[in-house]
Amino acid sequence: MEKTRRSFLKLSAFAASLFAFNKSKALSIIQNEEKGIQPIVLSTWRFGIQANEEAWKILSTGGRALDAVEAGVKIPEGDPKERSVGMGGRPDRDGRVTLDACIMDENANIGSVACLEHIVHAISVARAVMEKTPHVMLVGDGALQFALSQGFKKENLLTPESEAEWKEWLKKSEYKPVTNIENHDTIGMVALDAHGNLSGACTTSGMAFKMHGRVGDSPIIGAGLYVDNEVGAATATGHGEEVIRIAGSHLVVELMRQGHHPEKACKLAVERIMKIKKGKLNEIQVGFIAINKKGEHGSYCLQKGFNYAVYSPEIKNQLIDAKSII
Ligand code: SD4
Repeated sequence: MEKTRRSFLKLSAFAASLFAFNKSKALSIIQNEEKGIQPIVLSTWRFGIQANEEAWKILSTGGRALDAVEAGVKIPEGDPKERSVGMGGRPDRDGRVTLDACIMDENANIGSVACLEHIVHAISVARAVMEKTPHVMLVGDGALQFALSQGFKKENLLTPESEAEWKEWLKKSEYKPVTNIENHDTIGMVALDAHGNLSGACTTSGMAFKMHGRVGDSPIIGAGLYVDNEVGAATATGHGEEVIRIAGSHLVVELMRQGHHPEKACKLAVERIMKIKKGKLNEIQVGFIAINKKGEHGSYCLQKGFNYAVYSPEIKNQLIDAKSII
């Protein structure tokens, strides 16, 4: 408890300064500190480090997990060097960059976009779907039209590097997704804030050289992401078809509800895929990350090579290799 208290000094100082302006918010932070609840954020792959850094600015000052996850995943979305998310994402077979994203908050509010073109921050469009429409999911041209109506800027997301790779790919036109970060990867992020609330976000350009119109797990609530504020939150990366098949992130959360630690819940979900595929795993990769309401975290993947970034007052933004079944 002493250690927890010490690591909370920064947050406590913040709570104290907040007290004069917003008593109830400050009290909620202090009460949660006393219960040992501390903010934590985790996200998939190495680009999770920069994303967590951004999310932590919000979490460490008493902000909302929802704001933290949106701000966090916007970092790789906006970085043209990250070739699997947002600007500079790898295109489909027709040379079109199509994005999938979803977001979920502590009140089970959800928003999602799929096959969205020309908008860098698909996650913010997903949040706008959640907050400003009577719907939960918009796709394709409808999603684009909605984004433009909300003031998002239309941009060309196909960078010269991604275009050159696509032209090279066209020479053989073979669809062979590789196992790890080399030609696909999603940022999925889940966070617990100082008020004890959970949220999550997931955004990707999906599998490189997919068929035009293909949608993966990442924008599908329950597959690529799920949050239950009483239990925990989970998000997925890897071959979306396999994650959708088992409603992966929802399964992980339900396994945590049954009392499993986040790592065990992720492992059981990966094993479910193995069982369904009857050992025909070839190049399939799937990885899950999860946190529970106490702030415990864990991950598991099918094949070696998946890692995730964790930031909490104790673990100051470290990349952790997920355990793998194979
Ligand atoms: C998809 N799950 O579109 C995403 C891609 C991914 O690591 O995460 N790759 O299927």
